[in-house]
Amino acid sequence: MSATDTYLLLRAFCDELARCGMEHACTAPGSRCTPIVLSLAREPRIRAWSHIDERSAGFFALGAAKRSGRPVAVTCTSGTAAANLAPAVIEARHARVPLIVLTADRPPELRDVGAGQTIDQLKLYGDAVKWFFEVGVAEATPGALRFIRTLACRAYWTAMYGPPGPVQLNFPLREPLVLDSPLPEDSTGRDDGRPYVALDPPVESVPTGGRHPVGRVVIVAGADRDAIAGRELAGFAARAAIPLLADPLSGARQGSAAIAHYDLLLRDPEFAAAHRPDFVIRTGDLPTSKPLRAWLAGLDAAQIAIDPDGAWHDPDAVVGLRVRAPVRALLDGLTAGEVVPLEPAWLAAWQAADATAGQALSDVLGSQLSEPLVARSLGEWLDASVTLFVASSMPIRDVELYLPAREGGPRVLSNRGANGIDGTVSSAFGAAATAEGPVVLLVGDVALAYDVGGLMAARRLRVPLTIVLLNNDGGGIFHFLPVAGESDAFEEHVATPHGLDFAHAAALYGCGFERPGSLDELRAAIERSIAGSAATIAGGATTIIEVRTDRVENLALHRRAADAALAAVRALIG
Ligand SMILES: Cc1ncc(C[n+]2csc(CCOP(=O)(O)OP(=O)(O)O)c2C)c(N)n1
Ligand SMILES: [Mg+2]
Repeated sequence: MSATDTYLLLRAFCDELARCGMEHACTAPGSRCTPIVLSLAREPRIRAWSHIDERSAGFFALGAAKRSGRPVAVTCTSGTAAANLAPAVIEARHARVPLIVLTADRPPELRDVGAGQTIDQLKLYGDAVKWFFEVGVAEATPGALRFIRTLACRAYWTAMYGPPGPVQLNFPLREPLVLDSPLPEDSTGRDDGRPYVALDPPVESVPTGGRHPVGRVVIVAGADRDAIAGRELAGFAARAAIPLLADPLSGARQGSAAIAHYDLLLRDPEFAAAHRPDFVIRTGDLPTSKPLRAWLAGLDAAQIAIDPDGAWHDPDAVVGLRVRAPVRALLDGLTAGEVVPLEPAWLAAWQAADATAGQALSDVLGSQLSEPLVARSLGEWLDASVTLFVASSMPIRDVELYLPAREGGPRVLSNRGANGIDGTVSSAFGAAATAEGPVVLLVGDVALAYDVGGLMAARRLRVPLTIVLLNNDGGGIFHFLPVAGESDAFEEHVATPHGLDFAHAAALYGCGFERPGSLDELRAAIERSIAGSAATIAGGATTIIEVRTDRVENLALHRRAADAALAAVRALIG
């Protein structure tokens, strides 16, 4: 077996990934992975993004696949390099994001015999991948070329459908690892650039006979990878007069039926009891909100869950019917013919409470810079061309709580599969690499410190990103939990203040840095950064815009805002 065999097979493999529709891949350097890295880099239809740190590479690929909805490949060398992809693989599995992991390995004769940089990579990610395959070593015979083409298609389609998720192909590679002569032609690919194995699109229709909702209906919309479905769902809810409790990740927090402040409203036992529905339609992932989850768990209502992959999101075991179909298919079924508004007074009651809560919140927040106000303002300022990537911890909670319902707002993405704070920066850069418009990242200081190496993408890959950093010097979220009372160890071991001055990180990685002192200055800084990144989309311009806050004050502000909203709603329903 020669380098020519290795490279012929890998060229056919990458050719086939591109024929299936792959546009992006991530590489990380090493010796053993050289043939895979070079083959990806030399495939003209695939943009190969180079990374130093495999954990960043994995999360960048994840963000790119999440934003584009298409499989992204990521490759690395043997040993702990492959282990560093594990967090992104796990997140991809839980968030249903299509990733194709190509790990380079030693050939069989060099395994478990003390050869350098060799670990057991077989099924390295366990059940976190949908499919593992040990590729083996072969000469590039016509049969082997056909096999490797089908393998690429199988990996691509497996990652892409039913449900989307990660796959791992482990490639044993024998030396020599570089070519010493030009590669001969290979004509084993199909004509007209077709993939070797095509896949019929999944059937996307669902019979809805007998399932028409009746009485007091609510829709609970969770994260959905189909951004357009959210808008259509909002339109349907408005026409049918159904309150739509929409997580921003659903894309459905818009239109006249969207209820943005459900988390606050449902904290009030009276409101929650008085607004119990007869029928609940859940779409996508279950939203994070605890009051919403508790309310759903205690209802004596028929609950149906619709999800394209039939995902089982029901920790309280109350769903009675699962519909395995995209939301759009259900809407097609329900909206065939005229939509008859169900109970206008029912929707009106929710709308009035939502508007009252929203006004009370705005009054309390005023215009002084704070974590909730930044989340709320981003929802008001950013338009539909912008992707808002939101970090776990308080940023995603503040976005769920405070983002107003708005037509033409930003698309909201987040790593909510496993709720990790690792890899947030890299994922946002990956999204920025594939998004057509600007990307804004809303992130806490601990999450930024954790993945500060992800800023390398600003310097080396020149990907533009606007980073809005909420710096409260530690994990503000923990102040909301009982552990905050454990004063002997809370600050050092839980809140973990670090005192970092991120201006230095910005300088190290070639990013701009701003620290606006007012809401107007923040808005101006974000607009400047977005305009700058648009102007230099090829040249790259990333800015870190820091808002300093205080964890203790933040807790008090959240409480004041919630109390004011609840008091106003109580006065309304009196
Ligand atoms: C990989 C990983 N490690 C640890 C955690 C636990 N965790 C959740 S939130 C958080 C603190 C985040 O702090 P920051 O990013 O500053 O946001 P803030 O809470 O201040 O809003 C930690 C450590 C996690 N979610 N993921
Ligand atoms: Mg923090």
